[in-house]
Amino acid sequence: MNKGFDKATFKRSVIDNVKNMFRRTIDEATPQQVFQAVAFAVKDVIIDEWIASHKEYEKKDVKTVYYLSMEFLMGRALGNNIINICAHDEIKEVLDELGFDLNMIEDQEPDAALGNGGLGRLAACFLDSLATLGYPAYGCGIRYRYGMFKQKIENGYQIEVPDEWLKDGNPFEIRRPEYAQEVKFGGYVRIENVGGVNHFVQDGYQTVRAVPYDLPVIGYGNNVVNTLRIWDAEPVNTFNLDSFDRGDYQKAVEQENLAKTIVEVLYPNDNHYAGKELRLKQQYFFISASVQRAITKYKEKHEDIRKFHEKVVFQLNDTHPTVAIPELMRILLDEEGLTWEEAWDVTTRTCAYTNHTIMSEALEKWPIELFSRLLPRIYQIVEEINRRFQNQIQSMYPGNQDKLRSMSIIYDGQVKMAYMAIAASFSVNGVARLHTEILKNQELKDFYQMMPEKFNNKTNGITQRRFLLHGNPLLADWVTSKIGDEWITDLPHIKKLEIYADDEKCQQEFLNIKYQNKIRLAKYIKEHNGIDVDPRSIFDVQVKRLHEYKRQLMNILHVMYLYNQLKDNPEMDMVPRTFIFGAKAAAGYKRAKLTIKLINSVADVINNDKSIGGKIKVVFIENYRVSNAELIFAAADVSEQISTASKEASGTGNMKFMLNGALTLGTMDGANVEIVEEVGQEYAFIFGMSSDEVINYENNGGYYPMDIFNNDQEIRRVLMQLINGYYAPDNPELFRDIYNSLLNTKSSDKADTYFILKDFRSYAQAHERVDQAFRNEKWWAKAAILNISGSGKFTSDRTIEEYVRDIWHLEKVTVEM
Ligand code: GL9
Ligand code: PLP
Repeated sequence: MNKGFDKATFKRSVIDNVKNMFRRTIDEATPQQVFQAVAFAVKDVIIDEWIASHKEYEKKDVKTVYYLSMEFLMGRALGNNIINICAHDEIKEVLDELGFDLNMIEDQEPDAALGNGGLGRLAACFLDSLATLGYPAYGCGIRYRYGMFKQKIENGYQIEVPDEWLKDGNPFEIRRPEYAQEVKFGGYVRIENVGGVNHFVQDGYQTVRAVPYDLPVIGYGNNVVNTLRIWDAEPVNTFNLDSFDRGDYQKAVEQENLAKTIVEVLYPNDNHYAGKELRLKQQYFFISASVQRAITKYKEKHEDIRKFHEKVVFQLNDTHPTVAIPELMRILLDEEGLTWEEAWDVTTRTCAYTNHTIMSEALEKWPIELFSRLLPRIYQIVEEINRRFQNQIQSMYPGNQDKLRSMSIIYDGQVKMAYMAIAASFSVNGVARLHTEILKNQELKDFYQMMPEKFNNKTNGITQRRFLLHGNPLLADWVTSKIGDEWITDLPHIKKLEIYADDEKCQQEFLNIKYQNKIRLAKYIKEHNGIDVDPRSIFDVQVKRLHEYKRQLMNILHVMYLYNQLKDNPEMDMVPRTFIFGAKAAAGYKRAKLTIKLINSVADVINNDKSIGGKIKVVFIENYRVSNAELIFAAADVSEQISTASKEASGTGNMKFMLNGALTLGTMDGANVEIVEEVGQEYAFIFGMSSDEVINYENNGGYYPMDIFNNDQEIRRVLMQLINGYYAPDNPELFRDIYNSLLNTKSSDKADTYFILKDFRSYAQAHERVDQAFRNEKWWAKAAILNISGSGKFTSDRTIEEYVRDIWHLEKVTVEM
């Protein structure tokens, strides 16, 4: 409850907003208009706290973290903001009195989908935790006009539709033209000698004006409001005849077009680098603007730029913002007049880098030609960083040409962003223990050996405020009724639930809540897919981006296998199972898109087969995103986390399922390892090869999936169904590519690089254990409660405290109102 919240004032504010904004009375307003009016009313409530928070930061002259990220997958703001100002019940009542249902009003808001998946959602959870813990922080990113595309499924295929999230305006954002920055692209660098000193001057460039929009990030019940600052691009001068007259016609048009295209759209690639010029422009655009602004702000209060790092830390969310390093160097050298050594000292004490993947196709390597053409002065600085880094390697490993080559920031015509990030950061971290160990011992071994002190682990986390308190109100209330509400800001308190795990009454209460949540999801599925699913069946869920390493294919192949068994023996004793999928595929990722088609084709056949008595249903949830994720986690019984061991750096969906009382069916990969450690092996269904085994096979040329094909009839039958038209009668060749990807058809081709067939039997056995376990209701409820009570470690509050303690060294601020 929020003591200062005045219901009458809020109600007045909603009614007035509808009038002023739409010239309507509240009873004439559309749900979208009511949403806008409520959102503005909430903004009214927090605006003084927002101002006060920043005043307090100024007054205390606090150190601030700038979380630099190409992605912030925020989802909807209204419901979360209402939760965090602790006025949910009051606002619900106000809306009831006005004749509107709060849930329905929340559903009017489009997701802010300025991110692809885990990496972007992690950034959003971090902002929530930073504000809740009272740490001064800015999120810095891009205000993409179109976020992550909307996924439509037509005839089983994914269709990408533009995400017009700003169509009705964004009630929470505030444009801040007073902080606009100019960002320069292209041209050439000229040396100007002034009084014997060389100055580097960029000439003949194009300019874009970066204009920030601020979004409030509200701490839970603590009056702290931080800022997510996303930059929009505008032409410096709109097209004008002046420049036409001066013969700059072409340049004027180009500048205008550059501004229009630069923030147009989020690249929809997950764990994959596409190497597009526009992407590098986006990176430099928001980084240059953010770094310039951070320096200006610092200089407003401080004389000595050599102490910049005492007040500012830049956390690089993956390599995407790595140009922050040479950009900071540029400003310190060219504009602030520091020496190289001074500038390097400041830069290397300011920047810290998080690695989020070992997938080699995700590594950013920019061709020199492109990089130096777009960022000529930045490229000069990168060359000098590399030259000095090479000297450092040489002095540590005299004569070691291998190291010089393999660790070079510039090599083979490319700029390697990860290596620059490591060389210039004071901290390099992975996102789960196993991932960090793989970085140290495999992927980044040379760097770890050279500078072990930089490397550290920060296991990811999630915010329980959005993913339990907001997403699963029934369970949240139940938890609070048992152990009080401290878990909301101190998740390890949830351990206290453990004593209820064996209590039969509590087990029944838990199962009943899960059942209610399954009914809620079943309704959603009925509405969106037209499929009836039985809420008493096991809800077995895999929702995440579609990627070969995540092995949705193994999941659907197992469904095909199970269906074959049922066809052979319709009386087969099995607990009815609803297999639920949700996944977007990158627009250009053909095999991933074909996998979606396969899932939908299998669903069509199975869901319409009366002979199996509804024992299996397959559902593909269209347009998986943060808002429907909240419903899905709450309703899941089984959480599929089945990546090839070593490939999933951490995963965060796995933690959200756990918090909502789903049991993990997974490999020993990423944070699954730590989840199992917390809850105990016996309360999860673990299968498959270990990461060591996988890496061993990889280092020794893979394995022969044909052996499995030849020796295992049931697997062979499933694979043959990919190419005999069983699921595609009109086009039996449709799934040929998937079949080929699994089997060594030509001995020169790599096959089954994600070890699907290798792990298949072990996976199928784990599914059998699930089936058996679910029959024992009491055991299942106990295991689910133990998953919830064991989830304390996985709050992003813990993750943020570790970043603060080991990397950022921030001070907590309290804001009195
Ligand atoms: C990812 C990893 O693949 C995930 O395992 C991890 O949980 C998140 C957050 O650390 O980071 N790395 C990565 O590139 N993506 C991840 O989800 N993909 C994107 O979202 C772009
Ligand atoms: N996409 C959305 C909408 C999510 O909520 C999450 C959850 O963390 C993810 C992607 C990442 O899922 P995973 O960690 O399973 O890859």
